[in-house]
Amino acid sequence: MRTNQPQTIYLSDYKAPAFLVDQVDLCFELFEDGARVHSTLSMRQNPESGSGAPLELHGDSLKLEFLALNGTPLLAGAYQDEGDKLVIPEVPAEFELAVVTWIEPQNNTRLEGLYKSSGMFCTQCEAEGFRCITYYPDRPDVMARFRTRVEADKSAYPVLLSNGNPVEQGDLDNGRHFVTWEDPFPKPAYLFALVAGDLLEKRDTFSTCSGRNIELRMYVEPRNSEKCEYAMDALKRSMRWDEEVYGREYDLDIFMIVAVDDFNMGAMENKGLNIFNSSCVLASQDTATDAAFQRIEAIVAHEYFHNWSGNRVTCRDWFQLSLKEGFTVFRDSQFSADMGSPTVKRIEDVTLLRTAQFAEDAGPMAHPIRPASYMEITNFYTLTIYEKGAEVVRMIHNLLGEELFRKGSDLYFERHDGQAVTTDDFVRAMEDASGRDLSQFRLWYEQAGTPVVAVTDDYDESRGVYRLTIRQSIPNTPGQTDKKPQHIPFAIGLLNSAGDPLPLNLNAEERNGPLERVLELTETEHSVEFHGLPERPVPSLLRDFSAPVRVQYPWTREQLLFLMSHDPDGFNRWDAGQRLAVDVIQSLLGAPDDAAVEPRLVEAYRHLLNDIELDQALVAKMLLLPSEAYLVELSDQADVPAIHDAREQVMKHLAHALRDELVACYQRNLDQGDYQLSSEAIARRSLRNIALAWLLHIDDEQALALAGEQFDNADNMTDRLGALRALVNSGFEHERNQALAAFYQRFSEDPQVVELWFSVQASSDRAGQLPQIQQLLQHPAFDWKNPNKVRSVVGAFAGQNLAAFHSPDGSGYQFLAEQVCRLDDSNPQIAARLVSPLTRWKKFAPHYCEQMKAALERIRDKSELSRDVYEVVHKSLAD
Ligand code: B3K
Ligand code: ZN
Repeated sequence: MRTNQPQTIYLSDYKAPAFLVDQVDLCFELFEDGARVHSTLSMRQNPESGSGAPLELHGDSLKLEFLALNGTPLLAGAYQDEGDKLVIPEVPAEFELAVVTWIEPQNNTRLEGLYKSSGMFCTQCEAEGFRCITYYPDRPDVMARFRTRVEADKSAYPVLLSNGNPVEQGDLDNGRHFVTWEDPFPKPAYLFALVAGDLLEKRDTFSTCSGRNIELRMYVEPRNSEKCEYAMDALKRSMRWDEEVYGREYDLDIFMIVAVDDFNMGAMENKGLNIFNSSCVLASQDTATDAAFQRIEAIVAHEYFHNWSGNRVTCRDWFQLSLKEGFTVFRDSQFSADMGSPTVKRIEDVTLLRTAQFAEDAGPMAHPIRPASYMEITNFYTLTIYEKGAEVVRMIHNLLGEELFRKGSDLYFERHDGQAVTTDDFVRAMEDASGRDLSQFRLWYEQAGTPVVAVTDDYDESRGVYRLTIRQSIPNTPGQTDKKPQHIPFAIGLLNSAGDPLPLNLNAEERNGPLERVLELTETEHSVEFHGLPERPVPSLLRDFSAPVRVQYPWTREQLLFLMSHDPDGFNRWDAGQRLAVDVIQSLLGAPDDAAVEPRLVEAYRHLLNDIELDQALVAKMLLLPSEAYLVELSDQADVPAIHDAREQVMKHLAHALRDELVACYQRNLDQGDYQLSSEAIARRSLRNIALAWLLHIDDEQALALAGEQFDNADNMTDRLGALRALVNSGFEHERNQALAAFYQRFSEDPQVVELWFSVQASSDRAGQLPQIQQLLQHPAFDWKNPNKVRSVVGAFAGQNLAAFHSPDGSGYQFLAEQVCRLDDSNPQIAARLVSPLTRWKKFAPHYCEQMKAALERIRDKSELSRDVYEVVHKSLAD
């Protein structure tokens, strides 16, 4: 859909649908030059809305071939085809509408609706893709039963899938065949799916808590036969976990997963037929890194969990997206925490939140987790809806406690099963089950922006009283000023100088108060006193990141070092290390001086490298310096090359000073036995690859030899890629090029690994300068039509190779603008995502900021801009 001034859609305009659909009968005739879709809708007027309204059906890029009402064909004058809408002014209270449309999946580059990917047909209907298949009331509050017949050539498309259970199949003339599927659960059209292809089937079974046997099937291209096992196991773990932790049992007899190479996002939770981006489901020891395995486990779980949080209970309208996404991300993060290390999982989640979601919250596209308006809903599948949405559910979980939260979720699922509801219904179920009043808490759904929580303290030695004063404020965001204070759970502890936790006594009489308290901040200013303290304590604030806020407190380096080694809260230990590293890097900005690198930081890292008592997975996280993106996020008027240089300086200083410890750490963490995916084994690989990366960063000859050996002999992708990445980021140009060539040669037939190969280069300031990026775009394996390839080169360059992207001559920005304009014509959704690094132009130093703005203007001035890109660019340029 192209338009110069897209309409804004408002939550306040919501009206219940005028018509409901009880049953949808679909028949797809699939051909090489297109597809004919026959649809029969059993519809009736919605008793809850007034009668007399015309029937309006959504449509997008459809060719209407036939239309009949109750068996009578409608002639041209009896309906209006308005491009994005089909209007039939007069219809009876109950009727059957037959529609035949012709579509061209083979030319569908937007990858919305029905399209072709490596020879197979597949669909993506969320949010508004179903309207690219047939005319339909394409909104989530219209839920219907679907029966779907798929017809295609039998030899090219032996596998024909849709939602639910197969009920009929057979051969047709001309070498064609059909399968009919029936989904007994009413669902919105966005959960519809169809797949047709020559796919290999992997089967397994799962026995549910009530003893039902579920058939589990994965469909992949035959060459991926050996890459299914991990996802299948992850699926079974997820199914068991959802039964045990949420009491949720699977409801159909079959659960299917299909892998496709061309996919706009990670995966999609279509009822009974989840479709995955190949990179988020296929894995083997040789081709997937530990991080990829973990991501696959989390995404498989996420999509599976949607069966209840999203499918059985769905969203009333797209403003409620976080109802299913925030809750489901929270559920998958609980699951991942249970499968591995909870502290490490928390660190990973918070890193993403603070680096990218906080940036979104402070930028021109900032929106509450329940937005009040949008132009293009696809732009609102954001970190705010997903990750901040999950944090909000996590806060409810922590305020209610495990047991009452479960009571609340049980009530929610029971009360709203089969309904399309709002975030408010979710909160109400939590209130009703727990008896807690969450009225102020609801502001989290309405107000955008990351709250700032500023903490000051004083200690009265004579009374032994320590007082914390906590002020919250919420910055202005587009369209929102003067915000009200929010309900913030703020977990804290206090430590004495020996590093022991102190009882938190709220008055002089209390003796053995708890060692940790969750303060509930509800006012702009909150103050609290702790009694019976013989010395000034060190505060441990916002433990386990109990709320998605920015904490300000005048920590001294001394205190941070102390917390880094003593805080009983693992997350805060890590956080103290991050804050210290940020402080050290920031102090070098603009005046790089090797002698000025804080020696206590070096000693803290030395201590970490030698600490074999501490959880090694936590040590591995603590050794990672804050990313450039996070450092940018923390600064005003960011000068990226300066940030890059300061960070490099610290990393090199540490690597030189700790060279022997790093070599020892590498040797100590070499694996003896077989490849394992335990947290312990993952931590070992992580540690040795960090050591290697640091050592190669200072061009250490011994490390070069170690990397070469690891690269050649690795029995898994984590180590092979770790060695490759370290070589690519080293000054050993010859070895870098050799390794890159060898890697490509070895894996050139594997698209997922080729994507890794692209992104290792595109995200490296050594191998990913603009001329090299241009070369990658010319590489035969690069494909503009494949979103993964675009992300692995253009996305990795603009999003991860900050120093090259923010080159002072503005060439990086111009390059990005060019690619966005090119993609806008074929895949607007991906184009709009790529604009993101430019949207925060106001955050950068004037020289950069002006050129970023110019690049945005260049995109704005492209003719026939898609609605997706229009919204992001115009909002970014608005004052
Ligand atoms: N619900 C899908 C996302 C659909 C995105 C549409 N533009 C995947 C997920 O969150 O599980
Ligand atoms: Zn989701």
